Amino acid sequence: MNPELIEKVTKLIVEKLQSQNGLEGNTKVNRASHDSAVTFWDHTTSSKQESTFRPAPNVPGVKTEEGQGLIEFQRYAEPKPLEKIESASKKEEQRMEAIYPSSGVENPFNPEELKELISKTPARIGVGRAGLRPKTDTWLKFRFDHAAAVDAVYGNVNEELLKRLDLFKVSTMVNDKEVYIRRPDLGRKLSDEAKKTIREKCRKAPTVQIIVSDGLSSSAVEENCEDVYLSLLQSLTSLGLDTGTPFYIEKGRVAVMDDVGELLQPKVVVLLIGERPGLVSAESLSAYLCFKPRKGTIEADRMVISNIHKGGIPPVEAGAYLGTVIQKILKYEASGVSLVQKEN
Ligand code: B12
Repeated sequence: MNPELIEKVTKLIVEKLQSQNGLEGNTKVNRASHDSAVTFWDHTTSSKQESTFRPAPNVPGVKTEEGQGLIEFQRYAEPKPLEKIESASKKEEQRMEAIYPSSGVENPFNPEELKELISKTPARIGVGRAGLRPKTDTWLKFRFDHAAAVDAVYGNVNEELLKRLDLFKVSTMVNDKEVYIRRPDLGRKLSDEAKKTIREKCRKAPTVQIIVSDGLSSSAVEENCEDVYLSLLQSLTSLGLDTGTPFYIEKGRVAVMDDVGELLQPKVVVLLIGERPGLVSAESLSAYLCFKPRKGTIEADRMVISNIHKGGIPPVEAGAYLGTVIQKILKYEASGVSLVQKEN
């Protein structure tokens, strides 16, 4: 997605989320937008397909009123001719078919119910079998997904992407992927060289420090990081929150943010990191957040927005949503369980 489009979509989402949460801060919200037809991924319940907002691939009909910086919500996309709508719905059908394939069971006892069950989960259910074995299709798909998972864990993030996002690279105490997998403790600590580089290059004590790490899926970073990152930056800018110097940590684990907290003393750390790949998606990214992470921070004080990928939370929406979560963390000066306790 192009940066201008991300900017428009992000602004729109942040304003809508803020007005829903009553967290308006110093951002202008267009009051007329409350009846907008735009719906969002519902983070409070399990997300339903129909309530998930997915940015359209073509440029949306979002208008910024010159000089006021306000956004019209009424029309999200230009009206399309009928044949375009039909081909779009066919594409959507094909996409859903790829995520929720139809049953492989021959002569099912209750085809409707089976279809309903399959539609509820991307897990491999109702795939049928050939004698005692899985069908060739099922087996090949399994091998393909397994290979994608292995590639995601062992792969390295494309240097071009890091350059494009202007992220310099540092390492943890691990250099080798095999060691990384067997020694999570070493992935939670920055190398001495990394500490030195971070001290030299980064602005100290920002409100928000963004870091990116491959974690357990380099594919997750390659597929989603750019959109999440740009929309997160945009969302923080519209909320008037300053960010430090972002960087990339190779072979990192979630708790590496504690070392970053010690070094740079930000109020909030956001870590965009690849999730352990499953056989449904090898490209799922998570954003872990913590208020003032330090050596000895307990796990309960971290929080996570997980499943950021094309079949889960759309990356641009996740970035915008993260901004509003950070705003809440700053308001209550707490994250994770402590935030929930303070909020209640
Ligand atoms: C592996 C895993 C675990 C492992 C972590 C073991 C380990 N040391 O690696 C175990 C089984 C311990 C675990 C426990 C929990 N998990 Co878990 N976990 C995952 C899983 C499958 C992968 C996470 C991953 O790849 N992380 C990235 C790698 C690089 O991180 P890491 O540094 O190696 O490991 C850290 C993180 O995994 C983190 N972590 C793991 N789960 C959770 C959950 C929360 C809320 C937080 C803040 C952190 C966290 O703790 C590890 C140690 O620092 C995800 C699924 C997913 N789609 O992401 C669910 C997931 C993140 N877990 C989840 C939950 C709910 C939990 C628990 C709260 C369950 C419970 N009721 O006790 C606990 C909380 C643990 C904690 N750290 O606070 C949910 C979070 C939902 C949400 N959006 O809030 C997820 C998304 C699963 C799901 N779909 O429901 N988890």
